[in-house]
Order: sequence, then structure tokens, then C-alpha cells
Amino acid sequence: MKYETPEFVHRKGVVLSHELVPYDSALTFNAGVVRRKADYVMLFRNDYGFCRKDFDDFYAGISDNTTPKTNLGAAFSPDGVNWRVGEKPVFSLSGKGISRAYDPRITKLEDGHFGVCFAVEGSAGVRGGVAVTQDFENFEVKSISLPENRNMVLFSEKIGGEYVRLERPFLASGRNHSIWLSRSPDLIHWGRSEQVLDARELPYANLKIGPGAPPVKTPRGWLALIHAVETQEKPFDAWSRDWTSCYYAGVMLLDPDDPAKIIALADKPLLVPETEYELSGFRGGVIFPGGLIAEPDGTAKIYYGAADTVECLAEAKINDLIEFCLSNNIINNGGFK
Ligand code: M1P
Repeated sequence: MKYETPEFVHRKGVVLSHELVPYDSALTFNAGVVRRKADYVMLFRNDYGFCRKDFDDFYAGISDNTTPKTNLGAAFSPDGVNWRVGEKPVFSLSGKGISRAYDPRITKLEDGHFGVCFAVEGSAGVRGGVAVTQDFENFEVKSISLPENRNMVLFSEKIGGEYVRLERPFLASGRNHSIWLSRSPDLIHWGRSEQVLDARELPYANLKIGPGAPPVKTPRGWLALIHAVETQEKPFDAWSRDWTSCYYAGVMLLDPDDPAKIIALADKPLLVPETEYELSGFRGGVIFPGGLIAEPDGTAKIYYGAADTVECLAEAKINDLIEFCLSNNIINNGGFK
């Protein structure tokens, strides 16, 4: 690998896999996580209805069952490490040109509700949705964007009196998809969009980037995880044999009052696929961060999907994440802003 995970990031391993799910499940990954008063809640992407053998059969010309069905499951934990999955899936969308919803991210909002962002796939392409819930059983969908957009994350506070989200529209060129910020008075109508980061400005991306977990407020600004995609020459060990996209997790600090402005952005990734469970699976080489929890003792819990197959946890000190952004900052080093 061209990059290495820095030493201050400590992997805790896989925290959720399909074996823990009491309903049809093949892959459990790309979760959003939030801490409540007495426990932690995770919404995870649950792909089902196919398995590795279907891909082997596909390459042997005897099956074409390579498209999963997807729903979202909920899991609960007393400590953020040990998880119990609820009895049935809690969220799915289909109909009106939508075939499935996936990649949830959760934000605790100021009014006590939880904002849930997700992507939907369908006949018109990929779109980004925003819902709210109080109990993780009933969800009110507030808005679903125009195609082509996804990887939405909500900020936990209104800024300048408005809800704010990061998102990742697709460019018509098919490359260099970049991170944007939009604002809303009501979680329904979104606009006043600004570009935050162009994929071409990030040294460890050569294809696309996207927002990761909902940003966490720190004394130095909003700490925001991203994912960045760099295509490699050699394919990873993946169910589909030609998978060459390497997904890193990265980190940046955004201005507390104007989060469309980056204060600091490290020139190298925060998490690099290195372990067996990150390097091989449905799509080997993928690290996809969707949850960042700031603990009272200064530890950050980083939740990420690995290889589009399992959900993992890594920990780091919040101060080390901030220092990593500041000391490797491409903005101060004659970067792009
Ligand atoms: O397979 C890797 C990831 O690909 C997409 O992410 P993005 O378009 O942001 O790079 C998503 O399908 C995601 O679910 C998946 O993990």
C-alpha cells in the first residue's frame, strides 16, 4: 500500500457481521451510529438474497444472481463495542421508481429527534434522502433529492438558523465527484449549495470522495470524516473479480461558523485498508466511515464498513485527529484555499 494507517489509530476489529443478524443477511456494513443517554444505536446496511457462491457461479456462466436486496437493520449496545441486533429490519424503501435504501448515517438533532440520511437507488439513478425518527422503529422521510447525489450527513446543530448537510453529487464526467454543503430551513427544502472540497485537490484520491460520518463539534472546528477513492492497478480479493477501487478514510476540520470552509485537511489518509477483513470480501480494499462518536474522555470511536462486508470499530484521541489535520495540513502548505 502507498499509505499506512497512522499509529495513533487503534483498530478494535469487526463489531458486526451477518452471523449476528436474526433475519436474512449476507453483508452488514456502512453503518451510522449514535450515542443515547443509556446506550448506543446503530443503523446498518443489510444486503441479502445472494452469497459468494453466486459470484463464482456467475463467472462459471451458471447464475446471474449478483444484485443484492437491501434493508436497514438496527443494533443496540451498552458500550459501543458489543452489539445486539433487533429482531427485524427497521427501514426499507421501494416503489415510485425506488428499488432500495442504503448507507444510513445518524445525527442527534437539537430538538431530540435523530436525523437519518440514506441513499436510494432506482430507475432515475441514485438519490439522497433525509428522515427523522425518535425510536428507530418509525421513520418520517422528509426529503429525497434529485438524482445523482448520495453520502449525505447532517450537522447536529443549526448554523445561522438553518439545518446543514454535506453531500456528494455525481459529476456528469464520471470522475472527481466532490463534497458539497447545502442548507435548509426545514429538512425538506435544500439549497444555497457550496462546494467544500474538490476531489482533485486531495492527494490520496484519483476518482471520487464523499462525506463520511456526521461531523463532530470540537473547540477547533467541526471534525469531519470523509472517504476517498483511489483506483489501483491490481484488483483486490473481491466477490466481483475486477474490483480495483481502494477506499481510504480521511479527516478534515471545518470552520465552526461557516462549515463550507475547510480549516485543515491532512494530506494523507486516516485509515488505510490493511487487515484481512478490510482487504478481502464483497469488495476488498474498501473502508467506508459512517459513524464518529466523541466520548467524554476524549476518545473518538470511528465506525466503518470494511470490504462492503462487515462493520468495524477503530479508536483514536480527538486531539490526535485534530493534530493530524493541523500538522499535515495541505491548506497551510500552499494548498488550494
Ligand atoms: O463499494 C464501495 C462503495 O461504493 C459507493 O460509495 P461512493 O459512491 O461514495 O464511493 C457506495 O455504493 C457504498 O455503499 C459502497 O460502500
